Amino acid sequence: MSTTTKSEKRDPAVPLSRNKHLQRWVDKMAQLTQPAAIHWVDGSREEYDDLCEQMVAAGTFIRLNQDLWPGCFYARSDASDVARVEDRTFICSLAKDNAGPTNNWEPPAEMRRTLKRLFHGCMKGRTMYVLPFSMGPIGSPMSQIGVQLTDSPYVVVNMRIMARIGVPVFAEIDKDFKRVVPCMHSVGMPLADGQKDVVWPCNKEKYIVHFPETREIWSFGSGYGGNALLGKKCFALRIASNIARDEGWMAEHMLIVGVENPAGEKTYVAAAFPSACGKTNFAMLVPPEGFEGWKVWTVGDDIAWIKPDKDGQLRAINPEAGFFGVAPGTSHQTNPNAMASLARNTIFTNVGLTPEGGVWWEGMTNAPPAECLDWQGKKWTPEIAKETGAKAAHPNARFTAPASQCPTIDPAWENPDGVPISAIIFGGRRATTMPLVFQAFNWSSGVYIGATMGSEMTAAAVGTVGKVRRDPMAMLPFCGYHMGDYFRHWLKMQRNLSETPRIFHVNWFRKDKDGRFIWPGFRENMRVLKWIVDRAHGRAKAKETPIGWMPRHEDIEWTGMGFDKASFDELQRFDPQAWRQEVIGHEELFLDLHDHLPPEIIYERELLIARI
Ligand code: TSX
Ligand code: MN
Repeated sequence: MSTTTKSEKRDPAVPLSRNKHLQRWVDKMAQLTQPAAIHWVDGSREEYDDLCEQMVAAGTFIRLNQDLWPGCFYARSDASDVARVEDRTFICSLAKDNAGPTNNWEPPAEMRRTLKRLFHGCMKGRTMYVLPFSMGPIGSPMSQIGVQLTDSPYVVVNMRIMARIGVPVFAEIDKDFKRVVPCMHSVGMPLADGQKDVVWPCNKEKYIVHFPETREIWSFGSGYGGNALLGKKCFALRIASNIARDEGWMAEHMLIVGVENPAGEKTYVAAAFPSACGKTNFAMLVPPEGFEGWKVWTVGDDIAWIKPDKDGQLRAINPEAGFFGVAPGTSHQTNPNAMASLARNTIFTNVGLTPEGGVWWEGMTNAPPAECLDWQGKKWTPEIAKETGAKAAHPNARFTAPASQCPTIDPAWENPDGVPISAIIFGGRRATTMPLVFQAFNWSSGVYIGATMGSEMTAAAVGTVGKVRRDPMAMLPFCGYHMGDYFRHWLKMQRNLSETPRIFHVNWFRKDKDGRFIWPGFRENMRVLKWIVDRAHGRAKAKETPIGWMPRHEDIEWTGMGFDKASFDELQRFDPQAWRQEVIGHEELFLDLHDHLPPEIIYERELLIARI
């Protein structure tokens, strides 16, 4: 008879990696942070279930009605810990000049002293999880590995959805010399002996710190999203943008889709949009009636790592394994594929909780529930909302859902060699000036379009509603080095390519003189995407304008939709007066970057001015 039984549990304190460097680092960090226990994360389903169970017992998680929401959990964050904290985010390069004027910088030695003080004893009374993760499919030549030490079980379970974690990643670390990015994370709330925990521990002092030269991340005080799931914005964008620059590839804030036409031909497109432009919706686009045989496949909705292959073709992977999407506004109408993705095995944070143990958020259904608990646990009814403006869900409420559950997930989404990229789309939310779509003349004019892209602010929280905020390549909060050097890197990429992807700009949000959206958007964006794909293959017509190549009414497929030529011409109208204002707006950002601005950018600006 066997002496071990299935129910016998592994001792989580026993290291799961033989790597001495890793073990020594874990010991050193445990000495610094003084956790009550160490747990090496194996990434198994049982471990996930245990951690969820533990959080249910602690009140951090509420198990949703399993008949309605199988495998789903609900969490409410602290009211002060609801979003990324850009003013508390630092790029601590040796030279301030390498961080550039668009990043917060502090001298690395000084920051290390601060972090030592903050992290000293910060995990007392908690478990420190040793969480290995791979950004990108395990073993892919395009993937990167990190190990996050965290005192948050919420982070561990979210990371299990968002990245590849656990034993296979330790195996990868042990296999050969593979560089690991060390990621320190603490919610910053040590527990004294016998002190009762709160449901969402955090610290009002927050630090999200990157050391680009040593490729390290230190995050303190927050348990939320991009501040705490360190594989995402901190690693896959800020640190990876540094690695990518040094190694000749690109870490971009882009969705990736594969567009299949009726002939079965597949064209992959990457797109960068600032926040509040419906990036996840576009990543999961459903073609409209009349587009039989056309299909949009989802590779990723947020981040693309793009690298030239040996033939000089750009290929991209989605380094993530899940969607960390904004819930409000997501519905069966706006994004049925997101709704299917989040129907099970999903973690909801800061949405509303219905009496039957379901979730609800603004925009999810036409009719709100008669009552529910809001994201702070207070009673919410449509009547209260009408009176006080109270929201059931926080505007930045999130779902954490496995990408594999998306009905349109691309069969090649985990291809270790990525997918070939034929076109890059930039876009913004613009009420005026920007047409529905135009194509850049060439790579460097396309880089200029990306570098100058802007979006009108929708939330009053930051700045003035309606003001154009410049957000180059949608990377302003995510580029881990000087933005001027980043433009230079984009321009230089062309040299390693046999053929560059074609670059486009789109704007779904142009308004008429009465303030109404001219373009219906959503599924109808497929018509624009078709033109883009056909242009990338050199088989769609266009007319030349001062800002680029534009489709005429007859160049767009209108089957199943009435959109007259006059409306289209208004939507596409090039307004010289508005564009003269626009180029002045470009200068605003360039002034800050002037000493690192590549000459090509200045040249492209002069060309544009001459054309308009
Ligand atoms: O996601 C959006 N997309 C992309 C879809 C693939 N949204 C939502 C943005 C907030 C996150 C859009 N909103 C889009 C869009 O294309 N367009 C608009 C603007 C718009 C809103 C409502 C209407 C039309 C346009 N309604 C009617 O026409 C009835
Ligand atoms: Mn994003």
